[in-house]
Amino acid sequence: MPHFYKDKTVAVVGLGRSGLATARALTAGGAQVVAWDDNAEARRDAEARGYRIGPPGDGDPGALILSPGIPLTHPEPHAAAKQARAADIPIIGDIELLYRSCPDARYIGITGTNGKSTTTALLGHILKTCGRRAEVGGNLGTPALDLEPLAHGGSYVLEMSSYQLDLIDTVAFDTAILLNITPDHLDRHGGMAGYIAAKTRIFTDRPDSAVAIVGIDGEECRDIADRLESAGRRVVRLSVHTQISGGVFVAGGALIDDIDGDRKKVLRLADITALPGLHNAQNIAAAYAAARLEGLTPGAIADAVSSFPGLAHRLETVAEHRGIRFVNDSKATNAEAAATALASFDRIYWIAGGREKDGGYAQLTPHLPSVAKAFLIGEAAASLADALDGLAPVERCGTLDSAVQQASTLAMSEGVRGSVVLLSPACASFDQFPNFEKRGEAFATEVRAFLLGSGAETA
Ligand code: UMA
Repeated sequence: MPHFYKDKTVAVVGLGRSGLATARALTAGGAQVVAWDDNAEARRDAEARGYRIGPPGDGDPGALILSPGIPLTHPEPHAAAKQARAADIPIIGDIELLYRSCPDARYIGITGTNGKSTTTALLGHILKTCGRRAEVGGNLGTPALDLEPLAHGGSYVLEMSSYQLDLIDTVAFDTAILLNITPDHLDRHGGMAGYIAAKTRIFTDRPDSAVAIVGIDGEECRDIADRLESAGRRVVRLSVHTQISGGVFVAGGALIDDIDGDRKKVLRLADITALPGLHNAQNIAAAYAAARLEGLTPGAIADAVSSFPGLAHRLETVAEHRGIRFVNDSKATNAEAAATALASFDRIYWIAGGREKDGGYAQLTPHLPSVAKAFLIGEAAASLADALDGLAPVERCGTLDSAVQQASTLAMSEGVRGSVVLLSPACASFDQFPNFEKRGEAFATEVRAFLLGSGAETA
């Protein structure tokens, strides 16, 4: 618990998952919390939990703890952030509080535009399976201050969003992983330069022994790896396309470890069925490299990778019937993520759409030959239909339930074994759902209802 604010007033702004965990931890540490949320219902809920509600700045706080989803700089700083800056009050997030509270633990931070949740969960699974004490959370779902306190010998494995990286101050990761960078959240960072600056904060202030693990298949990250190395950092590079001395890479369908300069084959990727596709190969490479740096052996890591069950809403098989898989990839909220999903299968009845993100759909084009038909939903249906025009057959369905019905009916009637009914929206969920998790759950429910209605047993 963060005791360093004992008897001091601390403002907590944003009372969602991370804000409530923060308020709870600060209160337990003896701080006087003044909580605020722009949403009246969230304020009422926090008040019912016993928190004092007051507008930011109330009670002359010593610090402002901001939730990651609240704009710090762009498109416009939140009023609380403006006020704190004007009054010279430090603005930090829950990860910073965790770091200051448990300074003796090891910290492994994982960021990147895509794949960071899978890599974080996989690394946590490897460490725990191999008998290590590890707590896994951050952007992944469990707020940092809901994790168990760890001392020397324990490791925090933290998925770090660009929003959370903007809110760290002294956090120095022992191992920092950057998977990839493609345009996302540009409105929140004032453009690509701001987004890259936030992502690379994962490498700042690290101790001398710290290691950077960087996926170098994109130019941006390749340059970052080179810059870090020139500045004297130890860098382990990852690639799914190129063989790299001193790194971890994919060749001939296998994961190869050259960290010690003695190339060895670690595992066959086709055997890891819970993590299909080349993008997952990079996630496996990253988690593998980090686990090796924690002192685990290649064999033990490979065994642990094989027993990883996969993550909900990320290429999650929710049912299978007569050789046709129903796959929930609701987490694919941008075109880049959907493109990697499309690249993972050969014949796809593809459900896409929702609230449009910046960046367009150009990345999808090379994968459209695998799309038997696209079933479009939500606000983005019209622009997605334009992007697919002449490249894939399209049906505008409006809602997810209608899309599941139409896609499943066509897939079953065409009956091609190995086909996939895939929800991989390339868009945010917020036009029709509270979040991507609810959208994925709705997909799974509709699929089961469809299969039950057609007399099938779901797998
Ligand atoms: N709020 C305001 N004013 C605002 C904006 C929001 O008061 O201007 C309030 C809302 O009314 C709400 C609260 O802030 O009550 C929500 O805070 P939040 O958006 O930070 O969400 P949390 O529930 O605290 O969840 C956050 C992360 N959310 C975001 O970064 C948007 C979760 O990541 C994370 O799992 C959780 O902390 C635990 O650490 C989710 C996410 O969507 C998965 N992340 C983005 C992504 O992955 O793309 C970055």
